[in-house]
Amino acid sequence: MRTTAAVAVEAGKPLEIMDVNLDGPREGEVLVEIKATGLCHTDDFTLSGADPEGLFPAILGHEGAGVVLEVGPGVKSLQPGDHVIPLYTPECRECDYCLNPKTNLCQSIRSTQGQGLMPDGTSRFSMLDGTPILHYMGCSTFSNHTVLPEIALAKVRKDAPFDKICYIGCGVTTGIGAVINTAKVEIGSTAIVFGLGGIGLNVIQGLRLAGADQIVGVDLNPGKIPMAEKFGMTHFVNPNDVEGDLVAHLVELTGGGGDYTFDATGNVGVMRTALEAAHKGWGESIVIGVAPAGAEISTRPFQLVTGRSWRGTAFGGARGRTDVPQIVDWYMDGKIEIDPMITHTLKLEDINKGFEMMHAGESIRSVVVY
Ligand code: NAD
Ligand code: AHE
Ligand code: ZN
Repeated sequence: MRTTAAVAVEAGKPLEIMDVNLDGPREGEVLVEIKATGLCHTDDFTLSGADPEGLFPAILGHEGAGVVLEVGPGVKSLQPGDHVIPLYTPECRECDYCLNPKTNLCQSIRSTQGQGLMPDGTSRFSMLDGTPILHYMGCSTFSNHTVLPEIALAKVRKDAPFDKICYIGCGVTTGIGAVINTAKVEIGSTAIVFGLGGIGLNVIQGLRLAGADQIVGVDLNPGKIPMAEKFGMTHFVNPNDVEGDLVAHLVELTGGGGDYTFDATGNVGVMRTALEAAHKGWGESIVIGVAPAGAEISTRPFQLVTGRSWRGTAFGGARGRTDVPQIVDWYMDGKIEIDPMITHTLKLEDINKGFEMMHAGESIRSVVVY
């Protein structure tokens, strides 16, 4: 079939809207009509050329929601008409990783996914002249139609609005999951969140849900304050306004450091600050941000010797086929909020404006509605 997509033709260039060819679903695969997709900072990171796994031409996008149109041979858990959220972290329920309760990182299709290919080693997308186009994170939600493995789709309830629940495909689950699944924050905790964007605000929302007492937000952009307060931030720190050492300031503000600190910026300097602002003896610092090729984190080992832990999380530690339908229920039941964070709704042809607003710090989440 033919469909319309925003294609990343080259690193550092705007996406190009074009008609593309899409082959039908093969064994174990599913054709999905994407109804809406969010723009995550990770899409921008890959488009910029900073992603060691970034390949071009590709169809980016990994925060979508849509409807199953067709299933390939052997697909058992889905049928046409089902509403689904694509999963860049699939859940096969069979690999060593899925069988180990300590991780959500299903590895059954990770190697081909990282090469921009379907599990059989081929791409379903091509340009009208036949040039192959690569998939991205196994999702490619910047295409009106896409093909995914069955194990990379969460089936969700049909009354949930696509233009909101698409955000559960990455940002909402990553932020809330980092708190609930990865950090396992206790009631009454003190936390510091670095970066109050589409992920950090969901960390804050997760901290409120978990019953944290003090939730400190840190961002260079004071424009993020009202939204962060709405979601539960109790104190704000702009590093540019702090005289002297930022770590010392945060340690004093929190009475010894955060029980939990979270990096949602992708800046390795911020990651170090987050680790060092965790409480001596027990503080845990969770890395969520994705850093550019070649970037490395460092600190004095003494920071770890004295009881701080440095950890990371992908997709908030969530097992998508199991956990994502539940998060959709939380949204529909009013336990979590999504709507205020979706500050802009765009048509596909305006997708590059969405990235411009992200760069300017004007948006929290932009969502493309097909
Ligand atoms: P975003 O652009 O919406 O937000 C980033 C925020 O960080 C902005 O508010 C910005 O002002 C702030 N910031 C930037 N530099 C800062 C600094 N030095 N100090 C304090 N604040 C600073 O981005 P997002 O969509 O929220 O994504 C955040 C990060 O999380 C990105 O690196 C993204 O790639 C990553 N991410 C990781 C996962 C995962 O599974 N681990 C999932 C989604 C996104
Ligand atoms: N490809 C990059 C790493 C990118 C990365 O860390 N991705 C996160 C999800 S970000 C979503 O917005 C992730 O899930 N990582 C686990 C995985 O297996 O990719 C690089 O540095 O090579
Ligand atoms: Zn993302």
